[in-house]
Amino acid sequence: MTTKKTSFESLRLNLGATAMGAFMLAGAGIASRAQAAAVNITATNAFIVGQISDQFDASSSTSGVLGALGFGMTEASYTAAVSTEAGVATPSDAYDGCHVLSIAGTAYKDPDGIVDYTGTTLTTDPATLSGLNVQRQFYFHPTALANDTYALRMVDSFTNPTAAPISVTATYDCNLGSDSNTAIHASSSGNTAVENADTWFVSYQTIPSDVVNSFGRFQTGAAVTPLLDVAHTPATGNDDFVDGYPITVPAGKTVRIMRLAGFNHRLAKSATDAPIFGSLASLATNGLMVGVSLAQQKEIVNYNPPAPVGAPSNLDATKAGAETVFVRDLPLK
Ligand SMILES: [Ca+2]
Ligand SMILES: [Ca+2]
Ligand SMILES: [Ca+2]
Repeated sequence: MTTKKTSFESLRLNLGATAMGAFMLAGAGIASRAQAAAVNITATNAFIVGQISDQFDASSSTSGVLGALGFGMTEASYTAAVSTEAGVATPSDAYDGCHVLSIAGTAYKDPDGIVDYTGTTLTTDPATLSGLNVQRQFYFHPTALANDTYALRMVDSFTNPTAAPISVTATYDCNLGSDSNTAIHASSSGNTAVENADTWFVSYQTIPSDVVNSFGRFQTGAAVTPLLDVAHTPATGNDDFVDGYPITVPAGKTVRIMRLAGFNHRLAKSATDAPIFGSLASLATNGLMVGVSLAQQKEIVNYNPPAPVGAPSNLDATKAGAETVFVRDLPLK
């Protein structure tokens, strides 16, 4: 007997360039290996299909963004009719390629074009970019959030194998499917402009019915916060979304960046769920931190680390009374 995982539990998907066309995982285990330029992932409870590719090139889409071939999500669509702003329809065309990661102009690609797809989680192999070992993990949450958002959580790791710190900007590149009809429905700052301070925003296509998109960028107060590329910031008529995270990875250490993407069929519902993307605590409360260990969570630099277990709720000595309580609790020797 072998304890090797069956294809039902763990798949190795080939994202190789020798394309024979995309295939669909119409249920876990039906296909275990395939030659395909793009791989369809039946994500999120079989209600959203996402397409993953190692060959995404933003410059070939409606609006050229960075033009680097890389691993990313080319598309996401509903698989069944739902209520939309334009009546009952099957929303599609979330992206024209999205979530491509690059450093110094070189996009991340899986080194052998084969990735792990286990249950809800797709994990790539490490590749070296600017001296860092970079690895990507996409988690497709299997159930919808309270207001119907299907969520994709991406955690990218950057490990420094050298004896000196390495500072880079990790750039994320997205081309929205909404094209010249892009509009912003909501953002965390309360307006309809995507700004650096926005931890999340909701974008859509003014001519329905594309998928309503939401994105989580960071948590306010985190060690690293992203900077939008001014020319490629989603806005009315602008379907580009380029975000840069300036990170420094200490020698021998790992730093992680977490980003969220949501898919919905209604604007208001998307905006009601999107604040969940604004903090690690709310992500955890909603089941979206599953599979990320506490140690790994502490390495996520664009979200605040989880509170230590059992820590007193108030050790802020600047607050009246806090110091007194703290001192009283110290053991006396
Ligand atoms: Ca569209
Ligand atoms: Ca587009
Ligand atoms: Ca805003």
